[in-house]
Amino acid sequence: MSQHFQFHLDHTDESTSARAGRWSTPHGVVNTPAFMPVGTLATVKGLTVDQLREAGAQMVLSNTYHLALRPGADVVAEMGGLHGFMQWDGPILTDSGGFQVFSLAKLAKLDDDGVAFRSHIDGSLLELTPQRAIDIQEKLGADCIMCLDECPPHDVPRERMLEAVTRTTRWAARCREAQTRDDQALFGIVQGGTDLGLREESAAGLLPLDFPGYAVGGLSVGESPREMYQTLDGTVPLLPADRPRYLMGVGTPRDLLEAVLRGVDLFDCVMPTRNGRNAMAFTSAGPVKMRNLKHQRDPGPLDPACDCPVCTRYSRAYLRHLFIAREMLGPILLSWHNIAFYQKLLRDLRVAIAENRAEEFRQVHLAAWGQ
Ligand code: PRF
Ligand code: ZN
Repeated sequence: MSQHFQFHLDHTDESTSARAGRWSTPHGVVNTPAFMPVGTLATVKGLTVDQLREAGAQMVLSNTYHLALRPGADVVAEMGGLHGFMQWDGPILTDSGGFQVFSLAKLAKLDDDGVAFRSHIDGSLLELTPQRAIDIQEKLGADCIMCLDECPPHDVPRERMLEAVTRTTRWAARCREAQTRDDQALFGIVQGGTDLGLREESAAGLLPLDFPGYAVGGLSVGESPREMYQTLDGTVPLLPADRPRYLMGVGTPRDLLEAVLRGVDLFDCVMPTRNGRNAMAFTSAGPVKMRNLKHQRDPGPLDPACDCPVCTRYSRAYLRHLFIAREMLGPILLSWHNIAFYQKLLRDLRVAIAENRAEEFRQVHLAAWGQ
């Protein structure tokens, strides 16, 4: 395990908990804090791997649940695993499928063995157990894999949330035992909603399993930003300082800023690509709706502060035209820019951390985004 992965902290900010580091994996180094674009079906929608690289991405995320349904883990394994299949030669992380089952599939059965569900594609009955989640992720061959966990809605009664925490801990132990490869880092996932007592219980159950990294799950599922940040305040310090900390499925640029300042190292979210497909661009001056009439004759770049291939070549007028004419290049170009925007945000944050100006960086950027 340890010969394949190394997490090195270069610097911790003097006035916040923000850290800048380097995580080496079998497929290369990731500078942290880092953002992973989401490639659910072994493709970051609309972008080639070369475009992803040009946008600055170092690591991508993919999904066990979706790939197990289509094309199947065996097909991916035969094609050289995810790296060979999608032709991304950098680090990859796969999510375990737990969260996707709860959010997409029709639940058929949930108990301590695992979860049975009907596929959201063809309605067929499938089962995911801790053992099976690891088997599939070993076939997919990502550098970092996740334990099967249970993520209930944030507002369930405490009793129900406790049950999910207990089950997630038991599943984590089984995932740990099921692992046979030593070239994949298996992360535990802390659950517990916004209840800090439950978060403590979850972390206390996972820490003895000595995972090489820990994720915070169960956030950005409908609670307010304030609640999410307060939960991070109480949860991140429970995790080992010498290992990567990953906040799953988060978030807006502001969410990333707030979480990095609280000590989170790794993120993924569909927001830059999904919003890009819907004509919404993230810029240094806040979000921009590209279908708006005000861009019709605007010769300027989408974001003058961005040096991505989209902002250095195309006008706002052209980008708007693509969306109005329903041309496929519109979603492609905005996805490309949005990924580049997220990557630049984290790159700039890493520099700010190294220079002990994380807090100043937050103030300046929140003001510029209108927050
Ligand atoms: N668990 C897993 N994947 C996830 C989440 C989780 O809680 C979330 C919640 N934001 C996103 N993706 N396994
Ligand atoms: Zn750009």
